Amino acid sequence: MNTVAAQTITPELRRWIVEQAEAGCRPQDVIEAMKTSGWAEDVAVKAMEQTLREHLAAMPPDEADLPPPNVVPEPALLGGTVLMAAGHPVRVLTTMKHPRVIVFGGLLTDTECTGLMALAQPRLARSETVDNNTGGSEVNAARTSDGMFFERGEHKLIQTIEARIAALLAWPLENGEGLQILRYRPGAEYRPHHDYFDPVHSGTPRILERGGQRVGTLVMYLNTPEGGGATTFPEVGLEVAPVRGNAVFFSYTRAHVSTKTLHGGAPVTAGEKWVATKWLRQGVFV
Ligand code: PD2
Ligand code: ZN
Repeated sequence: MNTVAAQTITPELRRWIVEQAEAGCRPQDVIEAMKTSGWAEDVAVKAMEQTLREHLAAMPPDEADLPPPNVVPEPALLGGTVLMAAGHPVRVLTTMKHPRVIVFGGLLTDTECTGLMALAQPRLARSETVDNNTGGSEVNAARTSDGMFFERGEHKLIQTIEARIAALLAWPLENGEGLQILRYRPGAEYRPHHDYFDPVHSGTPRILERGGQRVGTLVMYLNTPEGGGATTFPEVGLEVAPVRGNAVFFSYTRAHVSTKTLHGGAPVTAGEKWVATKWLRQGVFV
């Protein structure tokens, strides 16, 4: 409960102040009413300001105050539970509208998962993330995995998977970044973050030169960890279990928290977790 100069703003008072403001009451009339019920004027003013400030901060942003939405990848679901993507059947296990999240089953075969891990293994190094200020990369304590990037189309297996993803998400293959492989050991995690590049950072314009904003993420699970390692969306209480061959896709129309795409990789509690991530840009990624 909030307290202003030793007077408590009860939930009832908070509701009443907000109701008065929404009904168009003049602030001085609200203060007068509070004074009548025993509030000192300066304390009442502070309480009203604090209540309305907090109320405004908690409100969803008005669409008109946000940058215009970007076009995002979206699979042609057509009401079915199985999609054909470049000749490969993919199951639709779960969908959510806001945030836009789709969980796919059987996107990769066991052989493809094993093949990706084998190709990546010798090139794994402590994961780096994009440095928001310079546009370069840096080791980040929020991400305690090992990782590597494939070049787009670098290997026959990579080409097959990239063509499948492009067909599944109806998004040009050339707009995809190179596939990233991450290996989490027990205790490793990826703390909640957004995958888009926040315009507030000075390095963002530089990053956007290579194909514009990220507009979607596909995280593919290459193994099933013995414990932990879910991909979490803490703002909406969603946890996607990492299951070999399955994948979670989410898109974001703007580089903005209103997309509710805050997500993380929960700590692995037993065994290892391997994922392959494909990030999708607005334009051709160069
Ligand atoms: O490994 C994951 O579950 C995970 C979680 C959050 C991966 C990513 N983000 C990512 O690659 O961006
Ligand atoms: Zn992420």
